Amino acid sequence: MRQSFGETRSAFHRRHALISADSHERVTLPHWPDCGLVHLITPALGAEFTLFLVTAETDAEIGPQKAGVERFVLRREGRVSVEIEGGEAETVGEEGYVYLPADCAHRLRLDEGAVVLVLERNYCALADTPAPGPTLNAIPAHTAQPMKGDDRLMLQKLLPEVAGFDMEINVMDFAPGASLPYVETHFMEHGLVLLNGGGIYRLENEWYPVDAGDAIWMGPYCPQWFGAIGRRKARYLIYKNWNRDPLG
Ligand code: UGY
Ligand code: MN
Repeated sequence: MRQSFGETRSAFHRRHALISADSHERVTLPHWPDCGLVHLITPALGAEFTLFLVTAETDAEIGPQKAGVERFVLRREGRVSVEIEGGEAETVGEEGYVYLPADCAHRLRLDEGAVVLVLERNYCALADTPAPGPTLNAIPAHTAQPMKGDDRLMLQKLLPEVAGFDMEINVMDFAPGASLPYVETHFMEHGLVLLNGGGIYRLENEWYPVDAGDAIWMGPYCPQWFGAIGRRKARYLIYKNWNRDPLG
């Protein structure tokens, strides 16, 4: 990657952060053996979740997350499979993902060179409501719906819309020139990864040109707006804490 000395597009503010690939720092962790990890978003920023990229340096086998934590894994490259609760190994295919609820026994297998994006957070249970089960699926399995009536801004919800889920993970597709209809402000936070294309993201009072591979943290009440400025389409994956009262 071409980079000027001492320059990065990454930026960190009280209620938001932009993390661009030019500043990625790779680490290793004991519970992710044979993998390199880039932590895009963590509680150290103020977020209540982690979002990280994992690259298998050789064939890698990963055990479950910490107790009480839910895990979402999106395949980005290479061969990825998962064994859930002692079942057969199942392939996480093209644009595939797996949701693993808190305390769900599983093994994740990444062939050398495979890349996944992982989101983890402490699961927030709801009284008298069953916790969700595991889900293995793929983005194209979901019919895209216009967002707020705009058919140039399409939305796919990757997780079932039931009370047991305490979060949403969605894919949003913007036609060239399409934008969010207004500057949103809400108590929920976001973790976002731009999958394709680009545009301009407004975060608080900053305006950022963004491109595929960029990650964004939007904290509670971060004013936010996006426009797929220019001739390119844009697509992003976006996480939101959801379905739970702000008082907890
Ligand atoms: O679901 C959302 O809050 C979403 N529309 N926010 C965003 O795209 N920044
Ligand atoms: Mn939002």
